[in-house]
Amino acid sequence: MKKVITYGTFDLLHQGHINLLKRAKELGDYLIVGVTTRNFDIERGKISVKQSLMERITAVQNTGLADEIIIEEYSGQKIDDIKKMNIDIFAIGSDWKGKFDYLKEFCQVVYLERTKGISSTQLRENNSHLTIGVMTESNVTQKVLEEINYVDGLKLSAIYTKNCSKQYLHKYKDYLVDDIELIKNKSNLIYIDIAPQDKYNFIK
Ligand code: C2G
Repeated sequence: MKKVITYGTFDLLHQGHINLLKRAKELGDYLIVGVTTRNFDIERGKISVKQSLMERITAVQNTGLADEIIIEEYSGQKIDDIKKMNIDIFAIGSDWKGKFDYLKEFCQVVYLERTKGISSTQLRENNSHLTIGVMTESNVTQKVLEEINYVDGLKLSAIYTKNCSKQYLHKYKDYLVDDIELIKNKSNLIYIDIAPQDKYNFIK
């Protein structure tokens, strides 16, 4: 019996996941699906997962494609699972091409073509959308501005500053506003980064 294993978060299960599971199943006789825990996802930088572990497991179960579902909770678990369960094939989407070649020492590694045009990130963004304005007098805010891009559903709306160097904000020049009212109107939430003694007035 040929055993295949695949892993994923499977948040807001969609056609891309289903295609992947179908293709993985076709590679052998028995498909094991590892579903990631929230902690493991956070550890690997996936911070915006919407569904609980149980909801995601149930969704995978309901596809009827998995013969067995396990939980993936630590990095390095793939090697342990493959050895323990005598896995023949490790399958994963082509967005991971090359990243799991280290498993070739233990079983066959197959990268299956990823379905284009659909992703959990996209679905999460459709579900929620928040605009964030930034009021800053500190050049350290650059880090915050960069990180906003990595949070699903969050969009930079405007930046208000009096003293910040325009040079460091050059990349964001289209967002600069000089009226506090404007930043309020454009934003669901506002990040304020200023010296502690000025904070009260700014917030007010
Ligand atoms: N996938 C796909 N097509 C899409 C979206 C996802 O084929 N449009 C595949 C991914 O390549 C992955 C699986 O579906 O093989 C699950 O995707 P995610 O839920 O995004 O999980 P991921 O972060 O890719 O899990 O241990 C976890 C795995 O290493 C990676």
